[in-house]
Amino acid sequence: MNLTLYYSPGACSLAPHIVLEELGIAYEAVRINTAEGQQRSPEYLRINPRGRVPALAVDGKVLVENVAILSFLGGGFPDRGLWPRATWDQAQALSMMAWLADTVHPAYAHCFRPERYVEGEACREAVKASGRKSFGDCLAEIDRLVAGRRWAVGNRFSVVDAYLVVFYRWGVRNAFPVRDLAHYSALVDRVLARPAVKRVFADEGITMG
Ligand SMILES: N[C@@H](CCC(=O)N[C@@H](CS)C(=O)NCC(=O)O)C(=O)O
Repeated sequence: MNLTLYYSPGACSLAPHIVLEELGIAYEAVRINTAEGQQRSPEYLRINPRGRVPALAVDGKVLVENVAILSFLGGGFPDRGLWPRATWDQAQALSMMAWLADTVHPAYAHCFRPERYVEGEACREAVKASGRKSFGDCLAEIDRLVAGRRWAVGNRFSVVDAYLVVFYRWGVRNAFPVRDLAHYSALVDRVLARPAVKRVFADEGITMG
C-alpha cells in the first residue's frame, strides 16, 4: 500500500503523522506549510480542494478528515493494536474523535481564526473571547474524561491518544492552564515518552512548549 500524508508542522495532522510512525509501515510525509499558505496552492487544492491538512493519499486515492484518516489507519492495521478491538470501544473511539473534530477543534479555530466566522474587528474580538472560553472548557472536559485512565479508550494506546496530544499542545502554546490538568497531562506525558512520537516531533521540528 502506498501512503502519503500531507501535513503541516504542529497542525491537527500531527495525529495521523504519529499514528503512521507508530504503525511502523512505509509512508511518505509531505510538508504543506499552512503558515505560508501552501494549502491554497493549485497543486495542493488538487489533492484536497478544501485546502486543509491532513490529507492521506492511499494508492492514489485521497482521504480527508482526521476522524476518517485515523479510523482508516487504526482499523486498517488491526495487528498493530492502535484501534480498539471491542465494538463498544471502537464506538467510544469514534465518539471521542468526532467530538474532538466537531467541537474542540472549532473552539480553537474561533480563538485563532475568527475571520472564518465573522466580519469586522469588534465581532472578531468577541468570537475570539468566546472561542477561548469554549476551548478552555473543552480541555477541562478532556481532563475529566481521561481521569483514572491510562489511555483514552480501552486499556492501550490508540489513535485517540495521538489525537489528544494535538489539543494539549495547542493549549500549552497558547497559555491555557493545561499543565494544571493532572489527568490529561499524565496521559500526554505517556504519549510523549513513546519513541515514535519523539521521532515525529523531531521530523516536524516542533516541541511541546
Ligand atoms: N475537520 C478537519 C479540519 C482540518 C483543518 O482545519 N486543518 C487545519 C490545520 S489544524 C488547516 O488545514 N488549516 C489551514 C487553513 O485553514 O487554511 C479535520 O479534522 O481533518
